[in-house]
Parts: sequence; C-alpha cells; structure tokens
Amino acid sequence: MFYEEFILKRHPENPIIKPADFPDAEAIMNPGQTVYNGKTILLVSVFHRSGYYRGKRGATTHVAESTDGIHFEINPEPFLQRPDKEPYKSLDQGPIDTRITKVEDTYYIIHPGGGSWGCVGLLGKTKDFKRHEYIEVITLPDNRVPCLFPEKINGKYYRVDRPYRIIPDNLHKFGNMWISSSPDLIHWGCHRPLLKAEEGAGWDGVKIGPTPPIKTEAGWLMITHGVSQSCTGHRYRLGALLMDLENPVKIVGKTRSHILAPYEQYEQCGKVPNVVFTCGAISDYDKDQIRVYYGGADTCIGLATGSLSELVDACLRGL
Ligand code: BMA
Repeated sequence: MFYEEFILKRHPENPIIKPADFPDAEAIMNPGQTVYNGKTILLVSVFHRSGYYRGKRGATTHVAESTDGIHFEINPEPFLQRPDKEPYKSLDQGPIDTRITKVEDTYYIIHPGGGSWGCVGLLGKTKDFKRHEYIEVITLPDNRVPCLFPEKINGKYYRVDRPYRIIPDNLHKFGNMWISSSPDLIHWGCHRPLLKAEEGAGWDGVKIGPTPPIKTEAGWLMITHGVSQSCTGHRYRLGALLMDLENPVKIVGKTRSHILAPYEQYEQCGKVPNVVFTCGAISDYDKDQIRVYYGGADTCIGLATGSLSELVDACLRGL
C-alpha cells in the first residue's frame, strides 16, 4: 500500500457491491444506510445501461439487505423509482443520494429532486423498507442534501443543509453548511450558518456536505464530504465534525485531515473519477465501531470501518 489509512480502514473484499451484481447496471451509487430488524440495510441507486428499468426512464433505488454487513442481497423490485404523483413527478431527477434518519419507529428518507427547476430535497418515510411514502418538498433550490438529526433537541427537530450555487464558467459549485429547526419536519426556519468550506487549498476547499448525525457522549458526530479542485477536476473526500449535544449550532470538534480519500482503482476510475462519497454511516456502539458504506467513483460501493471513539477524539483534537 503506498498510502496510509487514517481512522477509516477499507474492507479487504472491497468493492462489496459493483455493477456486475445487478443486471444491466452501468453504475451503483453511494447508498443510504441504516439498521432495520437487526439487518444492515443499504438503499443502492442503480444507473441502468439502457437508461430504463422495467419500462421507466432513470435511475432506480433498491433495498439491499445483509446479516453480516458485508454480503448483500439486492431486491430487484425498485424501492424508489420515478414517482407518478405530483409535485414529486415534476421534481424528480432520479432517486439517488438517499439520506436515512430513524426517528422513533419511522425511517425518514431525503433524496434530491428538482431537475430543470434546480435541486431540492424531497422528504419521504417508511416503516418497513417495503412501502415508501413522500411527505413534502422541504427545501428551495439549490439545496439537495438536508440531513435530519435522529431525535428532537429542546423540543424541536433539527437538520443540516448545504445550499450551493453553480458558477457556470468553471463548474465550481460553492457550498457551506447551515443548520435549522422545525416543529414538524415540514416547516423549517431559524437558519444559522454552521461551517464554511475551507477556501484555498484544503481538502474541502470548494464544497462541503453533511450526512445524518450520530449521537455520541461527546456530541453529534457527522461524517462530511469535502471537494477540492485541481487542474484535472474535482476530488471528493470524507472528513468528520462534532456538534454540541444541547446546542448543535455550536461545533465542538472537526478533523483537519480527510479520513478517506480516493486512492484505490475503484475510487479513481469509473463514471465520475476521484470520488469517495457517503450519504451516512452506521454506529455499532457495543463494538466501538463506525461503518461507512461509500460510493467509489460513482460506480460501486465500498465499506470502510473505524473506531468511533478514535474518530470523536480526532474531531476534538483537530487531527
Ligand atoms: C455529489 C453526489 C454524489 C456523487 C458526487 C460526485 O453531488 O451526487 O452522489 O458521488 O456528486 O459525482
């Protein structure tokens, strides 16, 4: 190995899900991730070679289940496909980048929509990963990534967003993170700035983005992505930050380094090169472990694991 892994270690069987695992797949994107009935659930988004699946155009999202967290069975029945009902029909751009947050017994799922209207966040829910129901459009463009906290804080729901703008002449997309609150998950307000992309030469210099936070004793832990720019294009990496438990507007720690970067061939070559990206992480508190199922080059899925307490410590010490 010519690089050193920092906190997150790749699984030796990576990539654990690849296009060859689904008929007619051109690419399998980074998944939404959670645990349901003791099984690991990934919502894998498939881009089809023909551009269609069962007669409908666009990507589809499928439930993949596993008992060991490494070997997955993908349900060929789409869990999410181009919706037929308005307003979601007009706003759909193919269900990808699903972010899952379990609140009590409900799994809330947010994915981007918007297409030519600009990118917005669509909120939906499921209780069983069989039936999915849309609830509302909860952002204005361009904001496709709202990530919900798993419980109310001081009586209110919270979310972190990354609104962005595209600068057409150089394809830069600038984006910083914001936090807001809501009484009901539908009406959002009290927006506050949370974290800026580190302008300049940092690993997160162009754009940053959130995932649903994980509760730890030291604060709300969030895996983030960061984008940097070079003469050959964008490079996507992962980092982490920690927010105050009672007042999440306050950041109490952040890794200065990235914790995962595209070094392996399946992360450097594919539909979009030089990408490791995740829409979440799973915490196994009893094992002091965090599992991150991430997309490699927008083409396959890898697994990286690390110690939860080491990650929290790296945030607190700014490593
Ligand atoms: C982001 C997301 C990710 C993807 C990345 C690079 O906006 O859509 O799923 O990995 O772009 O294409």
